[in-house]
Amino acid sequence: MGLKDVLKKKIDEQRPRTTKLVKEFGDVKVGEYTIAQTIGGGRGIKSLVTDISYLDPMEGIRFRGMTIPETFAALPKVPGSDYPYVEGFWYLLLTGDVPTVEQTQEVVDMWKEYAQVPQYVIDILRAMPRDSHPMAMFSAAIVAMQRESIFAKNYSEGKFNKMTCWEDMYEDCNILMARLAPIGAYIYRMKYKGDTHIPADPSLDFGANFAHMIGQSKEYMDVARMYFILHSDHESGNVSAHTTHLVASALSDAYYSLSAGINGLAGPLHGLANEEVLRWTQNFLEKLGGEVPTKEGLEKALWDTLNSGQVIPGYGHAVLRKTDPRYTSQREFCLNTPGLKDYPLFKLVALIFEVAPDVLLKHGKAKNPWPNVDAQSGVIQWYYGVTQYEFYTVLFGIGRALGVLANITWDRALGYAIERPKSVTTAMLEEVAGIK
Ligand code: FAM
Repeated sequence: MGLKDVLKKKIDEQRPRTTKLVKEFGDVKVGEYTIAQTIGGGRGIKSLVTDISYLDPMEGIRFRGMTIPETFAALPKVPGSDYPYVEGFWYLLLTGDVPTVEQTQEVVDMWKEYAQVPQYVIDILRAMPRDSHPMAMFSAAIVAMQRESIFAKNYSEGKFNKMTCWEDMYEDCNILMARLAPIGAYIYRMKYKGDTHIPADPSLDFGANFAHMIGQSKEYMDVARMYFILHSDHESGNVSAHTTHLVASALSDAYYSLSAGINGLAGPLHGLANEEVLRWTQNFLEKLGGEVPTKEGLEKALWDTLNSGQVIPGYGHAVLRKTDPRYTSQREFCLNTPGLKDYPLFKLVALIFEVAPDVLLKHGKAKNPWPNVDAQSGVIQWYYGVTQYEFYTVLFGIGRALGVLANITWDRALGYAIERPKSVTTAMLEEVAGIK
């Protein structure tokens, strides 16, 4: 059975569960929420559903029920590599099943078939000012391809069918996914490598091909695979996932939806934090002439950052209340990679891990003093020579697309409603609070 047939079977099994919940148990309360949650960005309000990943505050992310180490262990590995195929991970996110080698190969072949970036996208990228942020370029390239949406075309021709429209979304998402790595690589080479480009190598998988197209070493191929998988999904409430879902809920197609999600990812409190982390860390190292500081020196620098009203980038999280396992996974990669283990920048990042949580605890504001994914990712990129901070969020975006596109395929399959939470006025909240 091919991926689409497996997915169809899963969807047919899942639909009655959702229908039953809404029809028979629609009045059952899920929870209550407070004024602080209403004003405070909806923290903790359970108003989204996804089966693709779940974020436990203490344990971190599980993809389809599996922790990060379990996911890496279970998926078919690329021959000669310790890391799995990104394509197999896509299969897992969509279906909940660990694919066989053959099932993984089906996605590898499908994405290869779809991977050609249209010339008009290249033209648009080239027409943008060369100093445009790579995230703006990435988002523009994605939305430019909207004209190719099969979903939008069929909808406009009156062929919308609630039961089968997920199939068009599925096709759009596969085409889009296949092109994201070549688009990212094109932006990278155009902006930072003298506008010289490296064609895709048809013998390589998605992650390896990205490494190849940006001109990286063989070792970096595993970095790309790891990076895309780790950044893929973090349940539905984070800005990029939620935005993609929200826009898709208006029956906007995958191109409009992903482009919107990417714009959200570009914010410094979200995906751009990895850029901020590295800038902050590098500046610090530069000030000290490349020497890793003492614990005391570092503690002072952290306080200086906090006292000047800035956040410590890479620390804290809206949901997590412990060290992010995505951080741990990348830290282990560093510890297991000779060269990286003793790399001064990694040593500094490791020292920040020792010092920052206590400082943040003493500071007393952040609910989570532990590092998130972004505190580690930049150092690995820098070590391999991807030193253009502003590009890091594009890497995040390629990974994040896996999660959000799998989610919007399921959104269509389960017919999730257009999003429309209710707003209230400040006076209404004052009345609820009994102060008016
Ligand atoms: N340094 C200093 N202060 C922090 C902090 C940090 N790392 N994290 C949170 N706080 C402050 C926060 O600014 C807020 O202060 P005010 O009450 O003055 O507004 C207070 O602590 C309570 O915030 P919270 O409830 O603990 O966090 P939020 O849920 O509001 O925000 C983050 C979550 C991630 C936006 C926040 O922790 C932060 O700004 N961290 C630094 C930026 C960062 O690393 N972002 C990446 C997040 C990552 F997971 C991702 O999306 N890629």
